[in-house]
Amino acid sequence: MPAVRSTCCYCGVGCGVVIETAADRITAVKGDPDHPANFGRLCTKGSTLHLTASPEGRALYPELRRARGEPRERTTWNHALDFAAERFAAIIREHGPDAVAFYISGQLLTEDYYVFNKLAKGLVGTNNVDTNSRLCMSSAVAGYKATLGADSVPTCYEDIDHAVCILIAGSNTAYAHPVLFRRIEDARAKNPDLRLIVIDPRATDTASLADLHLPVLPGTDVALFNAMLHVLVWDGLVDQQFIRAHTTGFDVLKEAVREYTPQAASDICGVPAEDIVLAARWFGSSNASLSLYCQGLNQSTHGTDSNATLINLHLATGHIGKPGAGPFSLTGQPNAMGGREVGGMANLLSAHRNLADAGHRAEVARLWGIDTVPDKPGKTAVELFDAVAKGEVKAIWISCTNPAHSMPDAARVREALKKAELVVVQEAYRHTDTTAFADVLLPASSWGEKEGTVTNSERRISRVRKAVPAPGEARPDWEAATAFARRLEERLRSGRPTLFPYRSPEDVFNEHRETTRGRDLDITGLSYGLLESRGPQQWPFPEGAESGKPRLFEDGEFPTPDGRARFAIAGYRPPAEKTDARYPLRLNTGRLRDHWHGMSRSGQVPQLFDHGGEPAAYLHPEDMLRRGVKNGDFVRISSRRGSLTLAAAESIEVRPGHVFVPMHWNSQFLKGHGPNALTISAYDPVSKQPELKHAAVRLEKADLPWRMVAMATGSSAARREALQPLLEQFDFASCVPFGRERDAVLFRAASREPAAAELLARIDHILGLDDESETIRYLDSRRNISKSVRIHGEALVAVRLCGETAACDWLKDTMAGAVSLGDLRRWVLAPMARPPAGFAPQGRVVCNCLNVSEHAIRQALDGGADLSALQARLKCGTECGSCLPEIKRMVAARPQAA
Ligand SMILES: Nc1nc2c(c(=O)[nH]1)N[C@H]1C(S)=C(S)[C@@H](COP(=O)(O)OP(=O)(O)OC[C@H]3O[C@@H](n4cnc5c(=O)[nH]c(N)nc54)[C@H](O)[C@@H]3O)O[C@H]1N2
Ligand SMILES: Nc1nc2c(c(=O)[nH]1)N[C@H]1C(S)=C(S)[C@@H](COP(=O)(O)OP(=O)(O)OC[C@H]3O[C@@H](n4cnc5c(=O)[nH]c(N)nc54)[C@H](O)[C@@H]3O)O[C@H]1N2
Ligand code: SF4
Ligand SMILES: [Mo]
Repeated sequence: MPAVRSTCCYCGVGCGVVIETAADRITAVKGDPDHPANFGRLCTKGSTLHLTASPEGRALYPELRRARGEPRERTTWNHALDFAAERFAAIIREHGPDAVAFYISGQLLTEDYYVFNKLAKGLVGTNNVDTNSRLCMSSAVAGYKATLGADSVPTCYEDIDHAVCILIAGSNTAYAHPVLFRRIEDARAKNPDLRLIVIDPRATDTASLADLHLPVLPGTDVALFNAMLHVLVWDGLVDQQFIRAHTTGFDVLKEAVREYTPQAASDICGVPAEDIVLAARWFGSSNASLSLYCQGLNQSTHGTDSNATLINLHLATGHIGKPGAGPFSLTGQPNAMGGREVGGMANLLSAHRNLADAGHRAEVARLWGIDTVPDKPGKTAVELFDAVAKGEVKAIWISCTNPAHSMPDAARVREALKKAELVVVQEAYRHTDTTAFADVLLPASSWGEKEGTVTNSERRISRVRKAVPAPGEARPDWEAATAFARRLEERLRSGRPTLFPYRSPEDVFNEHRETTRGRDLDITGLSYGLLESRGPQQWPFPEGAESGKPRLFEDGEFPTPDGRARFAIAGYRPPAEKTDARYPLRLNTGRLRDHWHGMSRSGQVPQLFDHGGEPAAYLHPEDMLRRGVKNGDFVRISSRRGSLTLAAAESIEVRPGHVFVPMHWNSQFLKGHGPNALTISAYDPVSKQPELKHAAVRLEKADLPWRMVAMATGSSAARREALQPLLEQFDFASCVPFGRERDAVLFRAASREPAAAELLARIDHILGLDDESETIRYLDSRRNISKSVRIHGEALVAVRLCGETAACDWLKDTMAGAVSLGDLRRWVLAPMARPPAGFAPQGRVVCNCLNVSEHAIRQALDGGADLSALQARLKCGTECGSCLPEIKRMVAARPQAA
C-alpha cells in the first residue's frame, strides 16, 4: 500500500503522520514513528484524519456571485480570478492600496503564507494583511519581543523530559496538545520528584494531573506572576549572577512587585496566599523550571503583560537556555510559527523583521526587487473588520479561516462582511459561516492534497506532502494566490518582470529561505532535499550548520541592542468588561478534546461527537441550583452584544459565577452565531489580540416547553446540509452527526410553541420518515406527544419524537448499534416513556479509539476495578491515551478510593 509521510493538520504539536492510500483515496493514518514531535503517537483527532478524507462537504469548483442578493453560480478558475483581479485593481486605482485587505491563517503552509504576504506588501503596497494568529499567538509574540528581544521560542519538547518543575498556565494541554501531554505524563512517571503546577480558572483534565492547581479568577495572571516574583525575591531564590550578567531592569521590577504580596495577590486572584508562595518556591528552587502556556494568557486585553510577567520569572531565576528550562509558548495552529517567520501580519515583515524599522523595510524591498515596502502599519484583525464595516476597506480576501465564526463579537463581523463590496473566500469546505458571505468562493486543496512546509511549537520545520489528488477543481492556496497575483500585476505594473515566478512550492520555499539569511531564524542550510533525507529540522539552521538548535540563548546572549534580556514592568489590570448586576457571570470559552475550531473537518467524523458531542453551556451546580436549572434544561445566555441558547450541563470544573462554552459551535451545528455572539472585541494595546476568554454575561432559564428530537442513519453529511437552514426556525435547535458502524444525524429542537406541521413534514422528508410503508406512528394529540419510527428490515433507521423526548438517549444508542426490534415496536405504540427491557443509554464515550462509554467504565468501577483492571478488561485508554486523564479522574473519584 503506498504510504506518504506528512504532518497532522490540526494542532501545533505538529505530529508526523504516515498516510496510506489505495486508488487515490486515503485509507489510513498512522503516527510516524520517526517524527521527533510524536514518535508514532497520535491523539483522537490525528488518528481519525483518514475519516475526514472524503469529498463530502468539500468546495469542489469556483463559484461567483454577480450581484449581492443573488445566489453564487459555478464558474471557471480563469473567470473567477479575472473577476477578482479586475475588482481589486479597480478599487486600488480609485481608493488606494489600503482599500483592500487579506485575512489569512496559521493553518496555511509557509509557502502559501509567503505568497500572500508578498502579494499584499510587495505588489499591492498595503500592510493590510493579518491573520487568525492575531486571535491566537500575537500576545506570545509581543511577550517574547518585550523581554527576549525577538519572537524566539527558546525551548523544545525534549525539555519536558529534563524539567524538574513544570508550570502550565492558561493551557488545557490534555485537550489542546494531547501528544505533548502524554510526554508530560511519561516525564512524571519517570521522575516522581517532578512538580506540576497548573494555573487555570477551570479544574481541567490538565489540572487533574497537577500537584498544585491554582484556579485563578479570569485575567488575574499578572498579579499572580508578580506575586510569585515577590516571593522569589523575598526568599532569595533569584539568580543574582544571571540577572547581573544577562538582563536589565531588575531593580525597577523589584520595586514594582513590592506591593504584590502573596496576600494582595490572593485577594485579586481568588486563590490562597500559601499556594502562591508554594508555586513560587517550587518554581524558584528547582534545578530546571519549564513553563507551558497558551490562550488563557494570550486571549486577554493584557495578554502581552501576562506573557512578559511569566517570562520575568524565568529571567529572574535563570531558568532559560538550559535543558528542562524556559518559557514555552505552545502554538495552537499547525503553522502559527511559519506565519510569524514569513512576517505575514500587519505589523511584521519577512524573517522576523519589523515593519517600523526603515532599515528592515529597505532590506525586504531589495530582496523582493521593488522600490519600497509601505511603512504605514496595516490593520489588525479586529481593526480590519471594523474598517470593512466603515467602508474604508472595500475588498477582502479570506483564506483558510472562518472569521464569521471565530472573531469576537460575531454580529459586528457579519455586518462588516455584508457591507464589503467584494468578499473572496478560499476554502476547503463549501459550507462554513464565512462562505455564506463569499462573492467569490475558491475551492482549496487541503490536508493530504498539498505540498509545502510547516513549523511546529518547538521551531521544527516539517515537510507536508501530497498523498492524493485534490477533489474536483480544488487548488493549493499558494498556486491560486500566485495566479491571482499575476493577473493583478498585469493590471497594476504591466511590462515589468513578475514578482511571482513560482512554479512549485519549493520555488517559494527557496525564496523565503533567502530572506532569513543572517536573521535569528536563519534557515539557509535547509532545503526540501535535506528535509527529505534527514527529516524535520529545528531553526536556526544556517548554511554550513550540521543541525538545528534545540535550545536558544544557551550563552545568555539575547537579540537586543545590548545583548541583555529586559524585565517587563506591568501591573494588574482587570478584564475589559466588568461583571455587574445585569451581567453577573463570567463567560470563558475554549476547546473540547475531540473538536477543531469551526469543525469544518472534525465535524465530518461522527465518532468525534461521542465525547462532549452536543452543544452545551457548563455551569457550577450552585449556579444551576440558584437559577432552578437542571442538567439539560435550556438556558439563554446574553451579553451586551448578543445571545445564545444552549442546554445547561452541570460541571464541577468551573468556578461558581462562571460559564464555560466550547468555542466550536457555530451556525452549521447550532441555531445562532455561536459563542462569539457573546464575546467582546476589546484587545490588548500592544499585541492587538482580542479578549476572547473573558466577557460578562447573564443567564436565564429558557422556557421552551415544546421539544423535538429527530434522528436518522445514513447520509449524515447530506442530511445535515439539508437540515442546517431549518435551525433558525426554532427557539433552540442543534444538528450533529453521531455513530460508528453506521453514521447518523441528530436534530434537536425546542420552542415556546409547537412547530407547524409543514415544518415537521420537511424534517420527516429529509430523514426519510415520509415512507409510510416502513414508518409506524403514535399520536397523543391531547398531550401533544407524537412518535414516528421507521424500521427497515431489522434496523431502526429513523425516529422523530415530539413532546416527550427522554427516550432520545437510548434510541440513539440503539440506532448506532444493531439491536432486536421486537420490543421497540411495542414501545412505539405505547404511551409510556420507559425504555423496553435491555435498552440502557451508554452515555458519553470516554475512550474514542476503543469506543468505551462512561457507563461501561462506571459499571466496572462499581465492580471494584482499578485503572489497570479497566485497561485490561475494557481496553479503554490503551490506544492513543487522550482519555487517560479523564479515566484516572473517574478512578480517583470512585467510592472505594474515598
Ligand atoms: N482539541 C483541540 N485542540 C486544539 C485546538 C482545537 O480547536 N481543538 N485548537 C488549537 C489552537 S489554534 C490553539 S490556540 C490551542 C489553544 O489551546 P489552549 O489555550 O490550551 O485551549 P483553550 O481551551 O482555548 O484555553 C486554555 C485554558 O485557558 C483557561 N483560561 C481562561 N481564562 C484564563 C485566565 O484568565 N488565566 C488562565 N491562567 N487561564 C485561563 C481556560 O479555562 C482553558 O482551560 O489549541 C490547539 N489545539
Ligand atoms: N470564543 C473564542 N473564539 C476563538 C477562540 C477561543 O478560544 N474562543 N480561539 C481563537 C483562536 S486561538 C483561533 S486559532 C481561531 C481559529 O479560528 P478559524 O481560523 O476560523 O478556525 P478554523 O475552523 O480552523 O478555520 C480554518 C478554515 O480553513 C479551512 N481549510 C482547511 N484547510 C484549508 C486549506 O488548505 N486552504 C484553505 N484555504 N482553507 C482550508 C477549514 O475548512 C476552515 O473552515 O479561533 C479564535 N476564536
Ligand atoms: S497532538 Fe493530536 S491534533 Fe495535535 S498534531 Fe498531534 S495528532 Fe494532531
Ligand atoms: Mo489558535
